[in-house]
Amino acid sequence: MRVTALLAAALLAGSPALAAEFDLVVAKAKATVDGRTAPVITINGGTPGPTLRLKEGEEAVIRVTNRLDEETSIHWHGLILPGEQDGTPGMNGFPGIQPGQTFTYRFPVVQNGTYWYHAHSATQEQAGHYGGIVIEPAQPSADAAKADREHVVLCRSSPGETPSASSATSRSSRGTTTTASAPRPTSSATRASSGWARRSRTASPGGRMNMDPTDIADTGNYTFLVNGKGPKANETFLFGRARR
Ligand SMILES: [Cu+2]
Repeated sequence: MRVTALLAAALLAGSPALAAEFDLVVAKAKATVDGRTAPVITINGGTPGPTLRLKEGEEAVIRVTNRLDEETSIHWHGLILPGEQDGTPGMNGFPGIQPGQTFTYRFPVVQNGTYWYHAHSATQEQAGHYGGIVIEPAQPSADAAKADREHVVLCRSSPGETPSASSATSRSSRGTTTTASAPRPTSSATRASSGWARRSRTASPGGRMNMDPTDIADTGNYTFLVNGKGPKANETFLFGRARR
């Protein structure tokens, strides 16, 4: 009786029947890539963070705890969701996640495919704060490849030192600069209420760097990473029947 009533209520509200729940903890650590140890930002102890597996039609509930000594955030790259869940501090009233705070993202999953998530605070994404998202379709298509083993491969270039140190080197190596432009909210009211001015000075790409775009080219020492491992690790994936 009671179960029936609850089910009826859920159907009336039109809310997704399933919920995928995740707890993510963002923290500082050190990681060694090809023999070089550098500070990184981890999610649940790793970089990249865990691959989040969702299903189209369910609701995602993702609790993110900030164990850094600075603001953090997660932006769900490519996902269609309500603006305030987008995860970019200073946009749509999202204030960012302060040190020690847990923020709960909650959004309906309305698409399927392979995406990724990453920090939208300072240079944390370059320091390893990112991960993959795989969303299964609500109705698997008849011709979908059958596999019992699936590889998620995240490729990226890593600065190989702290990203802020990298940009400091770039700045000091140039005599003349121009002010880099960064995207801004459209209304001054939004800017005022969101603390955008403060953020754009301190955290947005190029906000303090005053770099000519062509000077980005002098940021060297980038290492190519596959799932967080360097070229010497020779990360290998086996493909064949029942693998994709
Ligand atoms: Cu993105």
